[in-house]
Amino acid sequence: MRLQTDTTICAIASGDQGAPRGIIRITGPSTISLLQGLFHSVQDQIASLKHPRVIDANLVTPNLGSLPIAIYCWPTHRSYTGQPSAELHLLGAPVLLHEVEGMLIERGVQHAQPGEFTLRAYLAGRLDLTQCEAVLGLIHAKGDRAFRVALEQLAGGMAGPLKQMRRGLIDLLADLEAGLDFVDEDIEFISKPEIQRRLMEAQDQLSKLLAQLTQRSGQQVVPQVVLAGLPNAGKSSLLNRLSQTEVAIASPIPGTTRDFVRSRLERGGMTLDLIDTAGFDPSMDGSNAVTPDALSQRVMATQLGNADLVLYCIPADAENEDRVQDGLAYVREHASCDVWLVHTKCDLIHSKQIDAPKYRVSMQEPYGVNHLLDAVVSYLYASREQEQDVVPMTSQRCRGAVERARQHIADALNAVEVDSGDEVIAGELRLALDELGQVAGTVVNNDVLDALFSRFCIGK
Ligand SMILES: Nc1nc2c(ncn2[C@@H]2O[C@H](COP(=O)(O)OP(=O)(O)OP(=O)(O)O)[C@@H](O)[C@H]2O)c(=O)[nH]1
Ligand SMILES: [Mg+2]
Repeated sequence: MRLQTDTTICAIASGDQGAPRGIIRITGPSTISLLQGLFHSVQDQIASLKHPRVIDANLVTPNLGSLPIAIYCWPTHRSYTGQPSAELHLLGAPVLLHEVEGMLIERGVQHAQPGEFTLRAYLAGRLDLTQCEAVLGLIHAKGDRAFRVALEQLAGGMAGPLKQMRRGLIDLLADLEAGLDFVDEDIEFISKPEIQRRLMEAQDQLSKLLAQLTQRSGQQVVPQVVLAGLPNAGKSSLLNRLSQTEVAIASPIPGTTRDFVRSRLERGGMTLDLIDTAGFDPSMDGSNAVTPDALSQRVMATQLGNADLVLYCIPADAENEDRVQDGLAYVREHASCDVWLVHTKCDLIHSKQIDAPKYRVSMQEPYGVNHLLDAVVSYLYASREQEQDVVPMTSQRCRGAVERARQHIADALNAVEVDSGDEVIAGELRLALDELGQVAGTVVNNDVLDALFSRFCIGK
């Protein structure tokens, strides 16, 4: 991990597969002089920049001639990294990007390490660690939900209350330390009940924060399993059977379910939400009408978009295979997760093999349901493990530190109670402050930084 910030670094920040637009990011103290040297025709414009601006220019390259480039320039410390920065936007062909990058390296710019732009933002105090983790969460976000949680975190949900609490404890520590200097003169800077009141207040806040963190990680792990299929496919019956409730209305009339129905259940230590949706109606596909039919299709599409797993129900007696396939295509288009084929009503006839379904169920002479549910739970466990180290990382890291801080405050309260002396109380307070500092990154050791920033990709 390179902690110095006096170098100027660059990286190709766009994907390496080629894209319509390619971006090379540059940051560091010599960004502006570097740009002036490269882009002679707009040299003066660059030199006179006081605020962020976009300048169109051409870059004469050694091997590929003149390239049109838009220079997005942040000329002062008021940038993401807290240093003069720029982005060169050009056509996204890898050969062009590498040519330009080569010119920068030739002029003494260094290749950025993974996460180095975000690390500089952190070192400049523009992001705290929870926000850096959120950036990482965004980079790795696999689904909509992971994305939303990371965004919330980036908006600073955690950092505010923590800062306030630290300030309160630092004030208390200052009062105690001041008293220690005058211990021989019998001057009391702060009374025992006042110390107790302030410590209890801190403990209260820490408890709240812990509850918030626990809830936050809980929020991320309630996976959404959506039942989809054509009308009358047996979705609502399956939901009722899986959740052993009668929350969804099942009937022989196609189109019974309009709104979605959610049922939360526990299985094998996992909490999950099962969601029943309206049957797919191709005549409503893409319709913006405000009729109940059109609305129910849009609600269904939204649920598909939020799903962690979709169970596409195909009744064994399905007569129109084309419609089954149309529905499946629709589901695959709207869901950003795996879609499993589940054959329902298997008591009726032996189903036709459509993409060889792995799961067959029947509600009539119940079978297959437990097997399906167990498979769903194992699948969710496996996919949660994969995601675990990205978005919920902050809550995991923070929870430990907040718990330890709360313990130190409890020890401080105990020290007040038994009159152990202000030195002991101050000592516990310092330890609590260290722990809280670790959360927001005020006190941070290199291991934490290494662990975090090594997971970034280059250019971020
Ligand atoms: N024989 C048999 N009938 C079933 C089975 N599962 C559901 N049904 C019947 O199929 C009909 C439709 O079931 P629902 O669960 O309402 O189907 P749905 O997919 O929710 O239907 P919509 O809400 O209209 O989209 C009902 O009459 C159920 O009793 C099954 O395993 N075997
Ligand atoms: Mg239904």
